[in-house]
Amino acid sequence: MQERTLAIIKPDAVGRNILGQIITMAEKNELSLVAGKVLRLSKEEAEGFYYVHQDKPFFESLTEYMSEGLIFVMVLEGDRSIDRWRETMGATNPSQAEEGTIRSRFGESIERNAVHGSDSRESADFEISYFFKEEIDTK
Ligand code: 3AN
Repeated sequence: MQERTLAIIKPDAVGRNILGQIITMAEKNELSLVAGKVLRLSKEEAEGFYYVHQDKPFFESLTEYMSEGLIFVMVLEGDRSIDRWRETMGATNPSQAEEGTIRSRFGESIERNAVHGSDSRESADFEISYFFKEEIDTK
């Protein structure tokens, strides 16, 4: 089942020049880049993106971090891409992430964990439209 997911390479990873290595890991797992851009979120934009976490104790710190530097947002397409990108990323906490995953290799902490991926069809639709207003046509 072909589907799309929204992936973000977070400020810690972009700042360390490991963007290319992370995109390569997606491509090696047969996840194709169909849209992508570098941008810097304002604090308000980070809050809007993470509104589902607004009541969590880490919300303030998470949205500060996500707006501290450049990020790379991309749409990945492939068979079961939502689950497969989450498998490629590894567990939220890098110390619990399986060996060979992005977070195990590059994550610095549970917050500064290098990458984001949508967790459901509904969140993928919301997150893709949050960053890419025009429809992405790959036909
Ligand atoms: P995931 O990104 O693995 O789906 P979520 O959606 O539970 O994880 O959390 C969103 C982001 O919030 C994480 N990527 C991480 O940066 C941060 N986060 C999650 N849990 C914690 C925590 N306990 N302490 C600090 N930051 C956290």
